[in-house]
Amino acid sequence: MSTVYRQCTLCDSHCGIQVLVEGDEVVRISGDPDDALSRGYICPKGAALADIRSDVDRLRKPVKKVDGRFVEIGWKEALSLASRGLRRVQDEHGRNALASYFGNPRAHSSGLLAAGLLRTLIGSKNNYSSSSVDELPQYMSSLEMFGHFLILPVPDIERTDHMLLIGANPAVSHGSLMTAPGVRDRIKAIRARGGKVVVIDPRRTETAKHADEHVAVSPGGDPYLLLGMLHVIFAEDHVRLGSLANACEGLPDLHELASRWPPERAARHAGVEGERISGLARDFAAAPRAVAYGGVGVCHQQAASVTHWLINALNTVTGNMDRVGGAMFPRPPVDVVALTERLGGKPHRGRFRQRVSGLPEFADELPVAGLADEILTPGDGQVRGLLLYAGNPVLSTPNGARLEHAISELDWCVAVDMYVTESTRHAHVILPPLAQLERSELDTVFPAFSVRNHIRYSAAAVRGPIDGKTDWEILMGLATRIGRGRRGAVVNALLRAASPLLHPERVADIGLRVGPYGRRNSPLALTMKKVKSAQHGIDLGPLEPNLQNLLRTEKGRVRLAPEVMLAEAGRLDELAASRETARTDGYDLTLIGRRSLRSNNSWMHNSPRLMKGGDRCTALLHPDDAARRGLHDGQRVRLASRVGAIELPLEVSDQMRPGVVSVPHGFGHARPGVGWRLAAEHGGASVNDVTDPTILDRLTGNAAFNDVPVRIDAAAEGVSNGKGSGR
Ligand SMILES: Nc1nc2c(c(=O)[nH]1)N[C@H]1C(S)=C(S)[C@@H](COP(=O)(O)OP(=O)(O)OC[C@H]3O[C@@H](n4cnc5c(=O)[nH]c(N)nc54)[C@H](O)[C@@H]3O)O[C@H]1N2
Ligand SMILES: Nc1nc2c(c(=O)[nH]1)N[C@H]1C(S)=C(S)[C@@H](COP(=O)(O)OP(=O)(O)OC[C@H]3O[C@@H](n4cnc5c(=O)[nH]c(N)nc54)[C@H](O)[C@@H]3O)O[C@H]1N2
Ligand code: SF4
Ligand SMILES: [Mo]
Repeated sequence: MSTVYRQCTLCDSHCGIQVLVEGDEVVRISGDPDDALSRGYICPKGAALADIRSDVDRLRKPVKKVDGRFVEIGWKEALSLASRGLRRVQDEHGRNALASYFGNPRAHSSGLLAAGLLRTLIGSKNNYSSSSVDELPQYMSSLEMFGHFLILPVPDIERTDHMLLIGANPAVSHGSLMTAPGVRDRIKAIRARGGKVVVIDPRRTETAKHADEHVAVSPGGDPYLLLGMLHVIFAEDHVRLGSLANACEGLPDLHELASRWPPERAARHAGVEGERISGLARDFAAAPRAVAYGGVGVCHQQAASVTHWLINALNTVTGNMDRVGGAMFPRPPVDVVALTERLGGKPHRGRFRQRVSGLPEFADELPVAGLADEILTPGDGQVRGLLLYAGNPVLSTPNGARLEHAISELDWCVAVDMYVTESTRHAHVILPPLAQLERSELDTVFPAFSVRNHIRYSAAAVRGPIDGKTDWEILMGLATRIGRGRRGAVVNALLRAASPLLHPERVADIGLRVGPYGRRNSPLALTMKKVKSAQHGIDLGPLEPNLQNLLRTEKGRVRLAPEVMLAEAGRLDELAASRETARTDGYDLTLIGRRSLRSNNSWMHNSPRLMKGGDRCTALLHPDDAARRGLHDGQRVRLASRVGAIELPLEVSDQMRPGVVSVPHGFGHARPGVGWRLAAEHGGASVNDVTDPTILDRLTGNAAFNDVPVRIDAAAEGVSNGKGSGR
C-alpha cells in the first residue's frame, strides 16, 4: 500500500487529499491533514473521485458513431477522423461555421492552454464556454473597475470581522471564485472570534444556518438593496476610501446614483424593509474589517454585472477593498493576468456581436444562450460543426432541450469527454481523457482565487488505460491536425515538432520562474521541481494588499463609476417594472437554482456513493404558495415557463421566500442513449428545459437562470418522468 498526495479538482476549493493505493487500485481517499491550505478537509465528492476511476460506464477508448451506435476505435483513427470532420465544416461553410463550447472542468485540467491554442488555430468567432452561464458578470465588473477581467477580489475570510454573503451558498458549493477549503468552518470561525455573518438569499440556505442574520431578498432585488445601503453610507458620512484614497475615480458619480435610492425606495424592489437595509449598511460600515462577497446566485440575474459592481463599490467606499480582512487580491505563483495578456493581448469586449442575438463578445467568447439560434438560423455564418470540450450544455444552458435539438442537427460534432452524456451522445466522435486520479498536473489557475497564497502539485495516484491520453494530449492531437490546405499542413507539422515545448509542465515551470516567487523576484525561487517535491503543497502566506500592482485601467485608478454601469443602473426602475409585468400573465412564481452537497453540476450522478439517499431534484416551495395551489409535500408537480415544462416532486418548506421556487440544475439524465446508467436511473428533470435563453444579464448576455417566471400545478395523473418539453 502507498499514499499519494494530490488535490481534488472537482470544485474551486481544490482540497488536498491523500489517496491510499494498493497495486493499481484506490483503497480510500481522505483529506490530507498536513495540506498547506485545506488542513484535512474533504467533502463527499472528494471521496467519490474513486467512483469515477472505477466507473464501468466511463469511456476508456475513443468511440465513433456507426448507424446511431458508438463503437470503439483506436486513437490514431479517432484523431484523424475527428479533425477531418472539423476541417470539412470549415472548408465547406467557412471559418465561423465551426463552433466550440468549453465547459467547467476545463479550468480544473491542464488542457486549458491547448484548448486556447486550438481555438486560435480554428479562428472562428463562434467560441462559447460555461463562463456565460456562470461568472461572466464578475469578469465584467472587474474589467470595468480594475481594467482586467481576471483581477478578481477574494474575501479575506480568515481575518474579516463581518462577512456579507450575497447569492452564494458556500456551505454547500464550497465557494465560487473563492478557493477556501472547509469554508463552512472558516465562516463559523468569524463568529467564534466575535464577528458577524449575514446571508442575503431568497432561500434560508445551509450557509444561512451558520449566519447571525438571514435576509430573504427578492430574486433580483440585490442591486436595489445595495444601492439603498450605499445611500445610507454616503448620507451618514461613513465613506472611507482608506489606502485607495488617491487611487479611485468616480466617487461623485457613485454618490449621485446612490442619492437617488433612499432605503425606503430601494425596499420595494429589494423585497426587504427600508429599516433593515439601513441596519445592514450601518453594521457593515461600523465593522472594523468587513467584506461583501457575491456568488453565482447574483450572476444569474438580469442586472448581474451591475450587482457585482455595486458589491465591489460597497467594499471600496467602506475602505475594505484591498485591505486585510476585506476584499483582497491574491499573488498567485503564476501570474495569470500577465499570462493572459501575453497570450491574448489587452482584454476587450464588444469587438463583434453574435449574428442572431446581437449580443456582444467578451474576451473572444459569445454568450452560449444564443448558440442554438446560431445553429438553427440559416444564413451566412450559420454554425454547422461543434467541438465540445468538458461541457454538457444540454443540461447546463437555458432551454437546453432546444440546444439539444440544434446539436443533433449539426453536420459534425466532436466531444472531448469521458462519458456519453446528454450532450456528447450527439457527437460523431468522442475522445475520452484520463480520469482525475490518473493524471498529474499543476493547478496554476485557482491560486489566483485563493484565500491564502499557495501552490500545490497533483501527482497521478493510479495508472490509466495503457494508451490513455490526457486532455492536453487529445487537444494537441487535434491542434496538430486542424490546419487546412497547404499552409495548414505546414503549421500542423511545425506544431507537431514544437509540441514538447508546449507541455503544460514546461509552460508551468516557465510561469513559475518568471512569476512573483520565481528566481528573479523572490528568495523562494519556485520551480516545477520544488513544487513537485512539496507533497502537501506550499503555503505562500496570507494575502497582502496588492491591487495597485495589478491595476490595468488607463489612469491606473480604480474606476468606481464606470459609464456602462451607470447607464445600466439608470434602467433599474424599468427592469423592476418589467419584472412585475412578467408575473401577471399566469407565470406568477420566480424560479431560482440550488446546489446539493453530493452533486457536481451535471456530471457526478453516476457515483454510487453520491447517489445514495432521497431524490434531490425537487421543487422547493413555501407552505403558503403550496396551500394556495392546493399542493402538498411529496406530490408530483408540473413546473412550466414560456419555454417548456418539467415534472418533478414538490418539497414544501418555509426555508423559501414566498413567491419563489427553487430547483437544482444538472439532472434530466433519462434521455435515450446516455452512457451513465446509474445517473439515468435517477433521471430527474432538467430545470434548463424550463429556463429562458432570452432572460439574460443585460450587459454580458450571461444566463439569468434566477429570474425566470414560472407556474406550478399538480402534474396530470399517469404522466410519468422528468422529461422536458422544450420548443
Ligand atoms: N439552471 C442553472 N443552470 C446552470 C447553473 C445554475 O446554477 N442553474 N450553473 C451554471 C454553472 S455555474 C456552470 S459552471 C455550468 C456548468 O456547465 P458545463 O460545464 O456545461 O457542465 P458540467 O455539468 O460541468 O459538465 C462537465 C462535463 O465535462 C466532463 N468532464 C469532467 N471532467 C472532465 C475532464 O477532466 N476533462 C474532460 N474533457 N471532460 C471532463 C463531464 O463528463 C461532463 O460531461 O452550469 C451552469 N448551469
Ligand atoms: N456540491 C456542489 N458544489 C459545487 C457545484 C455543484 O454543482 N455542487 N458547482 C460548482 C460551481 S460550477 C459553481 S459556479 C459554484 C457556485 O457556488 P455559489 O456561488 O455559492 O452559488 P450557489 O451554490 O448556486 O448559491 C447561489 C445562491 O444564490 C441564491 N439566489 C438565487 N437568486 C438570488 C438572488 O436574486 N439574489 C440573491 N442574493 N441570492 C439568490 C440561491 O438561493 C443560492 O442559495 O459551486 C461549485 N460547487
Ligand atoms: S470541497 Fe469537495 S469537491 Fe471541492 S475540492 Fe474539496 S473535496 Fe473536492
Ligand atoms: Mo460554475
